[in-house]
Amino acid sequence: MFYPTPVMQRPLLYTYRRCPYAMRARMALIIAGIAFDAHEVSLRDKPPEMLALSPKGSVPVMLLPDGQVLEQSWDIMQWALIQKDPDGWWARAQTPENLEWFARKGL
Ligand SMILES: N[C@@H](CCC(=O)N[C@@H](CS)C(=O)NCC(=O)O)C(=O)O
Repeated sequence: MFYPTPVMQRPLLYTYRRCPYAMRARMALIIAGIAFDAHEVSLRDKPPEMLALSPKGSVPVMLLPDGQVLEQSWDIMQWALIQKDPDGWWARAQTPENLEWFARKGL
């Protein structure tokens, strides 16, 4: 008998509703109109599958359908908003001052 492995269609976001970093990741995904599955975690009892993807153990973490793992809210926001930025959040943040600050911080 052949059981096909389920193919992941949508990004999976490990999140925690009260975490501001997870909130900004969720906001960017929603603003960009990207459908995603959310797994609400308890920070006191993190799921082993999330820790396997990201041993640092903080949220948000996002698993993309191609297997890539984004472990920082900044990276999730960037990934979402460079695809679609209807309100110009990302575009408006690319000021010379911000870009210089990001470069200084190594972002
Ligand atoms: N630099 C990270 C910070 C994420 C972060 O610190 N998340 C907190 C919750 S707000 C966390 O998961 N902490 C781990 C813990 O409490 O065990 C990002 O921007 O995604």
